[in-house]
Amino acid sequence: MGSMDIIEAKCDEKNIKKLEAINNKHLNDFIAKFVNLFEPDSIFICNDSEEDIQHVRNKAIKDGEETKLAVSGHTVHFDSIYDQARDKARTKFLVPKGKEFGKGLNIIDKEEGLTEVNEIMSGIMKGRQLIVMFFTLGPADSPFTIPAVQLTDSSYVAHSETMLYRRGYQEFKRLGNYDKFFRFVHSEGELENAVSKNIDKRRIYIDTKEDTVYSMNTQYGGNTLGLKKLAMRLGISRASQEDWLTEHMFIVGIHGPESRVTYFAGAFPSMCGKTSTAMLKGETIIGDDIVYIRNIDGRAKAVNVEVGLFGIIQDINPDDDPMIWKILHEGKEVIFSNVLVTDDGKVNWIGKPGDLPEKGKNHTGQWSPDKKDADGNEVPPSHKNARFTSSLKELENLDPNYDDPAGVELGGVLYGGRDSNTCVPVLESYGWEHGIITMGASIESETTAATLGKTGVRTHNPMSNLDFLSIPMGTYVDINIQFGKKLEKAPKVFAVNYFLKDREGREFLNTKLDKMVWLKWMELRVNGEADAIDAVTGLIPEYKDLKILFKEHLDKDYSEEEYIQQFTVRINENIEKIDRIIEIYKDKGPEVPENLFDTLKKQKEKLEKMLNEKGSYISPLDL
Ligand code: SPV
Ligand code: MN
Repeated sequence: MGSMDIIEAKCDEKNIKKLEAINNKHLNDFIAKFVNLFEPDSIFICNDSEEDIQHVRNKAIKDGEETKLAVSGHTVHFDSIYDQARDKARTKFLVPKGKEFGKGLNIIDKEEGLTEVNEIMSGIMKGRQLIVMFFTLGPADSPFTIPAVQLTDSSYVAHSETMLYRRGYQEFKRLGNYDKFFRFVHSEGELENAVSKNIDKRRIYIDTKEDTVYSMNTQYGGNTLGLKKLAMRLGISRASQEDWLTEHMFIVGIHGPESRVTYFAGAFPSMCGKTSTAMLKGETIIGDDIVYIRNIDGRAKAVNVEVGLFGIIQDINPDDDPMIWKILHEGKEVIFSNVLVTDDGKVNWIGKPGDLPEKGKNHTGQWSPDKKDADGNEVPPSHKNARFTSSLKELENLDPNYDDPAGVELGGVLYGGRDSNTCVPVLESYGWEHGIITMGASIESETTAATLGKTGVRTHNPMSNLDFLSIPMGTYVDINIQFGKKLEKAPKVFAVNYFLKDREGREFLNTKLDKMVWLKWMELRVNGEADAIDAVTGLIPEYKDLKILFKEHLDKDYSEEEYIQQFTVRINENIEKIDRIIEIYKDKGPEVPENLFDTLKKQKEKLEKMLNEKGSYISPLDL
């Protein structure tokens, strides 16, 4: 049987017509292959019309994957209690025998992996409808565009993606018989109480060679939304062959003097202030999670791959997150996941101001404040990874250029981590390569009470992209270095540290609001309007500039004592960090560029020289 015959056997006239209008043999072959395997009862082809999107929304309610809440357009979805986050252990790359894939990546022999996942996929959609959706990663019809197809039997996954990604049916029609689209194949598997049941058969297998990801027996967005973290692995692999970058970054427009806007992209490990930086009051956001960056006419141009938010809801409150708060209460369309819902359809989460309700329902079932788990521990009202899904278009602070097919020019990139004792609050690198090596490739973050295990343990997370690397770490760092070298005008590179404590490790030296000043200073630096002081590991602000910025933006009298405390260079801590990073990269294989070691060693020598000359703590006034 030909591909269209296989599809037609399960697909009514109306839906077949939508596929015929695209007229792409590669697409039809791809769909037919999985129709054969999945054996769905029917197929729905989404052509992005309002009617088709509404079909997906309605189906999510009908299937029980989402439940309506009190606010019209708001729904709640629950994932299995065992399916609340990305499954790193069972996310693997399919690699043919004998092929090198880079140290430290989680791989499985391709043949073995495919046999395993084929068995899982066999007949998995019996009695169900296969949904076929089209999207583009990045704006359509642009140098950035990657078209993508999602196959899924989850109306929750399909519905989420209608909010998070740009609709792509028209782009597929325009492209015709095109082959280089990304392919995402998902089934939530058998359900029990509307959540995936066979968690032991959860698999996320990635074939970078075929641009295909298989995701089975899971519903949690990070495992299932093909265009999010699954596409990110495919994107890193493709970008590495084509000299551009796929990064785990936000983009924010910082508004400088005389209505000038300078764009910054930033990478932070989770719980380090990524979203709050992207959402800074008075500034405009382009994206909060994933970017593509290309060299266009010698400039670093960036787009948000997505058009929505899949954000952590814990601790969202009206003072710190006024824009998100507004969406969560008045947004036209929001999916809440793994929160607490009361009988009257209202939503609660850990850290929401106000009293907790007496009872409600969450991912663990019926809940009350005295609920304990099997180990006798209190069950919080919501999961700490509970999330909300919404479109960016609902945000009042959305940047007008968020959908520009030419991208926005990056004036700077910044890297941050949770660091109690080493890096000053803001530091500019000596140049692109120095920044990539000593800042991006050297990001460390300390564990918090929110994660299991010991707190305060530093974990290395290069460019905050560790979980998504699909190429050797050394290659990835080198590609970042080479990218900037080929630009006529590379963005400035900065490190920020919102978590610096006093030397005794007792008190944070900055408030949550201070990041505004660091960003405003960077904006001036990018535009050549502020001087800087050489602080051994990079450049720091002058007191006089910060004093003005603190007054102007936070109405605060910033004292010289505060400046000295915050910007004192901690020599030994910096030397120790370099030693840790060198140790890590020594173990990462031959792909690590030699210049990474050279640059770090030179920085260490410079620090040692300063130690001899000026001691272990150097005030910025003595530099
Ligand atoms: C992250 O963990 O970095 C996220 C959420 O953005 S997830 O979709 O799970 O990756
Ligand atoms: Mn992320």
